[in-house]
Amino acid sequence: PAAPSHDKALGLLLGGALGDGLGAPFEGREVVEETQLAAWEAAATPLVHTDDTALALVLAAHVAERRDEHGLDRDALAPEFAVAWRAEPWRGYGSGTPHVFGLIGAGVPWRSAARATFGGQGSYGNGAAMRVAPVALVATSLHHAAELGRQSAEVTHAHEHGQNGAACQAAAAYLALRSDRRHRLDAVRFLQDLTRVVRSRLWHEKFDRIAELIRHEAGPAHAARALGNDVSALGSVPLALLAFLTRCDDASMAIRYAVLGGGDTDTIASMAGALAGARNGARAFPEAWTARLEAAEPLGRLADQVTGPLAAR
Ligand code: 8NA
Ligand code: MG
Ligand code: MG
Ligand code: MG
Repeated sequence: PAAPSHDKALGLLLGGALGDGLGAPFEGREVVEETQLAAWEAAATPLVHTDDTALALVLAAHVAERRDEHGLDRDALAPEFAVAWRAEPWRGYGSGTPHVFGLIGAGVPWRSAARATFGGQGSYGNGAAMRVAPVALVATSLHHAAELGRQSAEVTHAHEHGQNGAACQAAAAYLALRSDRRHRLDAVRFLQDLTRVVRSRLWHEKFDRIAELIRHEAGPAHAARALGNDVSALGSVPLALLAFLTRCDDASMAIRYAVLGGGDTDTIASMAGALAGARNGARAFPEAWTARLEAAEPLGRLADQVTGPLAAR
């Protein structure tokens, strides 16, 4: 398939950063007041990004560099993540990830490093899902997107749910990129497609619950209770997916819905924002928001790189 349009690629990248920056001040709060969020949306201060965007930038650059191969090189990717963490450890990383990055930076193979956390189980955190959306920009099919998502996760998240979360978000980003905003998005069909590439009963139960919440037009607080809003993959990727699916034609509202769900707000809104931007394009977001993005320039260059003519080698 052809590369996604520049507007959609840029939308995916900027949407992720917008969700991160708009959600960050509320991270960890169970209740987010609409008036507080509205004030932050209307502010003029820069949207400083956190770990979510810092690592998405690394992954986007990695796949853009290998655009003609449509793939990943995990032995290269693992140290690239570790270098980004080492340069800016203050970006708000979880507890397990810095440990893994430290080991990788010290030369431990990523497979062992990713198993060294949480008693050998590895992390089921949402840290692989939060950074993954850019892989959809080079994926050639839905299955390929899920596979790239899973591979990118393996270097830090050995637990199956950490990997399922990344596969799910990568596949959702692929579907959002390929969706045409002139046509209604069929949420049931979208979830059925995800069921084919995320093969886990626990995830399928979440997909069923998402469909039910959409049918009942559930608000964010109710949805957060039904799906979870924590730092685990299984407890956050579904809420991001719902925020997108239930507000799929209004990119700003998808981010707003995700932040109002509370909990891991920067990460959930970042994932929802990437999906919303992938469907609706960068122009769907308010200028006033994108102008505040700390990472606007590098993200713009990456969108150029991934959609422009292939550089001669
Ligand atoms: P991670 O691997 O540290 O996982 C996140 C958390 O999940 C851990 O700190 C543990 O509490 C828990 N966890 C994960 N796997 C297991 C396991 N096998 N057994 C028991 N507990 C487990 O980091 P990550 O990169 O996956 O997480 C990403 C999140 O951390 C994002 O929200 C990101 O923004 C960051 N973050 C979160 C918070 C927060 O508490 N809301 C604050 C700052 C940063
Ligand atoms: Mg974060
Ligand atoms: Mg909660
Ligand atoms: Mg977070």
